[in-house]
Amino acid sequence: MARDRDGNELNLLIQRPGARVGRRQILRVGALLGAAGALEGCAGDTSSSSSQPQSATTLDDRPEEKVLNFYNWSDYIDDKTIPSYQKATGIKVNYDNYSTNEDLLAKMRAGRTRYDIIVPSDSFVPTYVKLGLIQPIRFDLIPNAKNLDPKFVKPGYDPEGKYTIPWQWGTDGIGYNTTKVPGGTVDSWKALFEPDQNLDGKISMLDEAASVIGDTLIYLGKDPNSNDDADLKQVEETIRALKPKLRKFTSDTYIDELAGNETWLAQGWSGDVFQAQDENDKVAYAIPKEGSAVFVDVMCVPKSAPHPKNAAKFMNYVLEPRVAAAIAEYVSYGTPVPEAKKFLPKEMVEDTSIYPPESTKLHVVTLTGPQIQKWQQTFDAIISG
Ligand code: N2P
Repeated sequence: MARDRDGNELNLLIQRPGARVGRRQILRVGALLGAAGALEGCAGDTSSSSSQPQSATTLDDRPEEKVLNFYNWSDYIDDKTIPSYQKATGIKVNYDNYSTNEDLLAKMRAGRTRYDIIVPSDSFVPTYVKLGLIQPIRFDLIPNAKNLDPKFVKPGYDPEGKYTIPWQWGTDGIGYNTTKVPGGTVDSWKALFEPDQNLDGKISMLDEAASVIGDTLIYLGKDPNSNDDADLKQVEETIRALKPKLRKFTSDTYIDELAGNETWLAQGWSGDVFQAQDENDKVAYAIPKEGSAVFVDVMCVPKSAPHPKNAAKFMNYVLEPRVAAAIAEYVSYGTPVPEAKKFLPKEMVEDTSIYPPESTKLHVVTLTGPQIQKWQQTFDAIISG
């Protein structure tokens, strides 16, 4: 069994975590292990002992096997978090990755999985609740919920505060190479949608319907939540016109591509672009002046989770300010734990691209089920045609 330098077991990580530069490689290994079958759907499985939602009066306190199946976005955790949690609790974590909300939702809708924690974005939570795909969280096992910033407590997407604990939050924006864009800087969605010729073939967009359509609506001066046919048609035309200049749509490889100069401009999520910047100091991030989308990615417990109590214990662990700070520092996203900021580098806490001031125009995209479907159809038509 591989161990890190503190003696923690690295059952998921084939190589020793070290320099930040290696982290995505390591997390991909986790994804491959998951894909190999450990966490795949199991429609016929009846072994789950506590898969039903629980009310405060019927809490199931039977012991759980010491396993936690965690399904998270790629490039979204400090490489020490899982080994330290395993060491602290004796719970073995199986870690698996996805890179879009749509993929996650499709997988959860396809049938029961063995995941104990998933991390959809806030805009998708009402759909998970409506479809009965998630269960109330065992808040009785999460005393550290008191550490949450009050703005994440009983939020609009979870008004009774039953189903979600925030993981990280961030913004949509533009990652770019300062040596390749005209004037060395970007401040508008025009840089993406009306790109300089020099950038032909060096641009990527997210492979995520919600971000692509929401941000295109903002560029077009429309309501970022629009579900209007004419607006969506215009979105489709806009992206179709841009497609010949794009290298690809990707939500997970663009960090490496920006860092490695394979792309010079990318629609992206804040922390991801800062991770590229860690490896290439020519990379910068902009929240366009027209405004952008802000998202909170939240931990939820699937209805079919075999280990909901272990899930709660993990949530409690990552709400410890020091643990929350380590994660936020590593992934460069916003932490939902104010006390964690004490343990973050000052320049990070003061970075207005990570913690934008109130004056920044940020939109919350709220998607209903039928809207997710319509946006997805629009996006699929763009990608395939
Ligand atoms: C992590 C991306 C998560 C942000 N790489 C998108 N919700």
